[in-house]
Amino acid sequence: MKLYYMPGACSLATHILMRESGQTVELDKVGRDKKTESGANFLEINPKGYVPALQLDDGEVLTENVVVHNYLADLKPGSKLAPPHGTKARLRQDELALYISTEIHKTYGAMFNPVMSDEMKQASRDRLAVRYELIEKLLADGRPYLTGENFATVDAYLFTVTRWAPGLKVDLSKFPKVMAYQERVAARPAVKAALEAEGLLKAA
Ligand SMILES: N[C@@H](CCC(=O)N[C@@H](CS)C(=O)NCC(=O)O)C(=O)O
Repeated sequence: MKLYYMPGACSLATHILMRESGQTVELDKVGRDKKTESGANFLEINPKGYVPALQLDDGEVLTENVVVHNYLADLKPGSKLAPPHGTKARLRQDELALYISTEIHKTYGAMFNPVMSDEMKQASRDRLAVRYELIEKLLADGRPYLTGENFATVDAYLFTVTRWAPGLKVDLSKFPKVMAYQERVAARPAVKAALEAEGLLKAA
């Protein structure tokens, strides 16, 4: 399968999950002009124009972070990236995934819009601070990852969007558990490999 990505964008979460679940990673970088590194017109691959887009071996293209992450988890249940369907644990993980998508990712995403005023940017920062309070509380019992002992889809997703905080002047210093969590996730070999492959980290 082939991942269409932009370095450091939300597609990094899919990239991490491909590596965490032992998939062969084939990447094609999408430029601002919507041309891909391999010379394709990205809009013909994903008419929505955004990443991640995951092209399956049968040619079909999957989009939308939460769907793509769940697809990868379900493909390799042994990787324990998500609990089985039909369980309450799965519902709770999906609940968290949608919280990250609609309450955290989307709030950061809007701040990349150059027409957003400074007042609106500050309102987004304030909203994110409220959203991170819940994450800080979740980590308060000492669990290493959002759902407990196992690294899961939601960890790849939250880690990816939280990486944007410094660049957008979102102050996370009030959330020491979130900051320690970021470092813990960043230290995972699959995460380091994904960051290196996207040119975001120099190889050791
Ligand atoms: N609803 C989509 C949103 C994905 C999204 O926001 N992608 C951003 C990068 S994080 C993107 O490709 N932006 C470029 C653009 O919209 O032109 C999802 O959850 O997958």
